Amino acid sequence: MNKFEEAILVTKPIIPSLKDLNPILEDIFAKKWVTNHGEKHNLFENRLKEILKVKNVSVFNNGTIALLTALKALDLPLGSEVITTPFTFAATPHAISWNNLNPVFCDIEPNTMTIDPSKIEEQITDNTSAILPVHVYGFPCDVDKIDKIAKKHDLKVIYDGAHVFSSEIDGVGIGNFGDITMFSFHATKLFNSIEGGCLSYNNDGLRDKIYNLRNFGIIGEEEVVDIGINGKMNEIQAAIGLLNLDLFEEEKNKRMKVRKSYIENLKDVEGIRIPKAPKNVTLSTQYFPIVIEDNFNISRDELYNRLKEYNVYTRKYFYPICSDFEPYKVLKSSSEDNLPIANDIKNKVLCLPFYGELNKDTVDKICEIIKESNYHD
Ligand code: T4K
Repeated sequence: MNKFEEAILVTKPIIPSLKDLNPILEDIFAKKWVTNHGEKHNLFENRLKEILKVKNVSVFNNGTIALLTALKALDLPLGSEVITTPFTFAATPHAISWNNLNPVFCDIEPNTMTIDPSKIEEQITDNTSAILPVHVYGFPCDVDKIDKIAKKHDLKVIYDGAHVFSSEIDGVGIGNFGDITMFSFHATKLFNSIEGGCLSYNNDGLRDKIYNLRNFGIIGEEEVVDIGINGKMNEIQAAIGLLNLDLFEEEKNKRMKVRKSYIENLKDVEGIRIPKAPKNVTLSTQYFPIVIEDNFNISRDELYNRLKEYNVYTRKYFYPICSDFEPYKVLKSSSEDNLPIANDIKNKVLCLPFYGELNKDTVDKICEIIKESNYHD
């Protein structure tokens, strides 16, 4: 089989047309109001509330600053422990540590690769203040079980929803669970504003707190009431976000077709497992991960390299896992004994190229390369 002429990357962002963007840029430039809670920013927040089906939305310049702010807004005791998953992007534990809180890693469950609720309670100590689960790859966590544990132990729950834009559980917007949910609008996400993110929350009491923290704690020209940060989204980001809100549903539909083609091609391949989302969930189609089991002919790393020879650039999200990172590997909860499933899956998972523009022929060819690898000597 010939290699692809052009590199096939793991994702491709949706981008609005210049024809649609130019008049909006002209408007922003004419008004000369380019950041600090502008007109487009406020409009974007309102549209997001409808789309995410949530009560409150605060947009940010990126998802990481949003997550930092979420933890800060909940006034968790300094030095307290936040239980999280190692199977995530670095931003998740970093947001905990930057708040002078201590991440405690809990293992994941093998299908959805989200935090395993049955293992959370054994991580709880007198010093635990919160749980920070991640809806990884677009697979929602077991929100009911997590909610019960949090209530029983009086813990806050902050969801990292970077991968679940527009997902629903039994028709309820996923941003309604826990105290706060963070969404990322980075270019690599299903929905993007180039960089950006937001927090969703039902408690109206958090609105002013989050607003102030996002803007240095400033509430008036001569009054600073909190130790805030600069988390403001500018008008150009908001304009791109608004235009992309009209495009993401179509992208999602196209991705569902790509997903179907992959499943059709790979469902009977021995040694390849395709993680499944629960039936009551609307998928956000963020990534298409497969798990290369021990009975596949070659390892995940060998498959990754073989696909690369054909110009197909898959990603090992998430390898290494956060508990392997220099600042975290010293933690007691980072031991392999504590995280057997995450440590097993980190060597087996591979995210295949996944975006709406990917046509069926390309998907078929990628799958052929994978299938051939299984029979290769
Ligand atoms: N929590 C979780 C669970 C997250 O996954 C993330 C972000 C966050 C929190 C933090 O949210 P943000 O602060 O980012 O809003 C990427 C993204 O930079 C990062 O946003 C994302 N997670 C993470 C999973 O992936 P890299 O280092 O893998 O990105 P990069 O530059 O290698 O790009 C990946 C692929 O995307 C490229 O192969 C091609 C494509 N791409 C990328 C960019 C930037 C494009 O086609 N166009 C582009 O402009 O981190």
